[in-house]
Parts: sequence; structure tokens; C-alpha cells
Amino acid sequence: MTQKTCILIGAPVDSGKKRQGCVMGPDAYRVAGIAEALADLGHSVVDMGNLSPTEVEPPKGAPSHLIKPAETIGWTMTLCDAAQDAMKNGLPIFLGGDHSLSLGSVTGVANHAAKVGRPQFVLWLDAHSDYHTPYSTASGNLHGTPVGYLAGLDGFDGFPKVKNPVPQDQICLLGLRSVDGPEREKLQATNIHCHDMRAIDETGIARPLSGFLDLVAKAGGDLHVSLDVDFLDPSFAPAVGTTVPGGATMREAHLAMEIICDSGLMTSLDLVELNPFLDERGRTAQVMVDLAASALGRRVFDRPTRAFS
Ligand code: 6HN
Ligand code: MN
Ligand code: MN
Ligand code: MN
Repeated sequence: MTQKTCILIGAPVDSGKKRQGCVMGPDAYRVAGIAEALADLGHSVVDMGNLSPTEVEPPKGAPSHLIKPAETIGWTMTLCDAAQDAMKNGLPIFLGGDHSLSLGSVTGVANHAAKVGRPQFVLWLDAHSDYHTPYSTASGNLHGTPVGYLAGLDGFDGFPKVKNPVPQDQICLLGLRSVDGPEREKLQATNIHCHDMRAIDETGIARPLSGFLDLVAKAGGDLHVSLDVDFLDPSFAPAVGTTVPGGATMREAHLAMEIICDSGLMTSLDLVELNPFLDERGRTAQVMVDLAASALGRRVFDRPTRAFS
């Protein structure tokens, strides 16, 4: 693949849910060798270090059951700016941090896409749809809301206004197996592409993924990929607070990354929800680094294996 400038942005966001530990995520990726893995593939790598949230007052009138809304709003501001800036210089990789970091990363890359006149597409690899609003979430955990926010749903009082919401048919949720009632009701009334694990079981992961990538290519769009650890089955990736059995296998996840790489379309990436406190000797951090490497060109062979004739 063509060489890129990979910009590592440490986003130790831990405000998006009650259970703590994602704060250690960026350093776990560094210890697992993310910079070296990408450099070995011929990319140049810039590590921006870890960012901190903008300090803001608690929002007035927000639902009272929300966990740490001010901190998540502060992170959204910081990361939206950082994403928009980084897009001018290379391919940002957001080292999370929980999934609430995507309120900032995705709105930031979408602002950049709007500026340069390209449509923004989002591929969400996750067991969950993350399509809540601060009003519909029962848990109060804002890591369950980023798709709702980036798609422009109402109810995010006190959050930065989303300047460039991502249109529904430019969003694809892949790997679904845990969708709450209110999310399901809203999603069913949208054009968001939703592919659950049953679809992957029936057709393989290549079919729904390639269908979406074709749309991105035809539109000449930018593609943001948001990879939640719980997209994977917990038997391969235990270090996440919201495990759901029946997830993607190691090969399904790598194949998805290899297909994304071959498309040449990915312009930004989130690695989210890693909780190193729940890991087993760093294996989940390593899996996520290996998946990022697959998305950026790691292969057994440089050319397709030839069939015998
Ligand atoms: N994630 N739907 C559940 C909730 O609390 O709203 C789980 C959210 C999981 C969040 O996948 O990043
Ligand atoms: Mn998620
Ligand atoms: Mn999830
Ligand atoms: Mn589809």
C-alpha cells in the first residue's frame, strides 16, 4: 500500500462509562508496539503523546443520570480540534480511551471532509450500535452515544453543535449483537446500514463490508473506521468492560482489516474500549495492534497467492 504518515493521538478517555481502566489504553498500545509495527510497514509515524480534555462547566439541564458529562464534553472539544488538524497532515489513529472519544474524533474528521469537499463515511465495528442520546440511555454511559451524536440526533444539550453530521446512508454498523430497545426503534427508521452477526454468519464478513466500501469509492469519500474491542469475540479479546459473546473471530476481524486496506479508502481510525486492567498478559492490546497493522498493509505475501492450474 502507499506509504502514509500515521499520526498517533493518545486519547485516554475514561469518562464515557462507570467502569474505569481505559485511561491506560494509549500506553498499552505503545507497549504492544504500535509505532514500531506501522514503521515496519514503511509508514512514517508521529506520536502526538496523550491529549487532555478541555475544562468545561457541567452542562445545565442535562439528564441527571449521565456519567461525567462535563469531562466527555471537554474531550469532545479537544479531540474534534485535534482530528480536524491531524487530517491535514496524515492519517490519524486515535488510541483510546473509551468509545465516547468518537464524539470528537468523528465530528473532527467530518469537519475536515466538508472543508475539502468530500463526503465522510463511517464504518463502526462494534457489538453495540452506540446510537443512544443522553435522554434515551438507561445506563447514563456516554460511550453508548457517539453514533447518535455524529449522525446529528437531538438531545446533546451542552455538547458542541455538530457542524457536519454524517448522513445516515454513509454510516455502516457491522458486528451488531447488542442493541437496546430505544436504539433499535430509532435505527429501524433510518437508512443506516446495519449488519448483525447473523448477517456475517450467513454471508461471511466480506460481502456486507465490500458493499459499503463500494459506496465510499463511488462517492469519492473519506472513510473513518471505528474499531471497538468488543467487535471481537471475548475469547480473543477479553480486555473490555462490555463483552458480548458471539463476536467476530480473529480471522473475520483480520479479513475485514485486509479488505479495508486493499480498498485504499481508510483515512482515519479509532482503536477504542481497550481496558488494560481486564487484559491477560497484554493479549488484547496485541490483537488490536495486529489489526491496525493489517489495516495498514501487513501481509504474508505482497501479491495475491496464485491458484494452482
Ligand atoms: N460501546 N448499550 C449499552 C449502553 O450502556 O448504552 C452499551 C454501550 C456500549 C458502548 O460499545 O462503546
Ligand atoms: Mn462502542
Ligand atoms: Mn461495544
Ligand atoms: Mn448495507
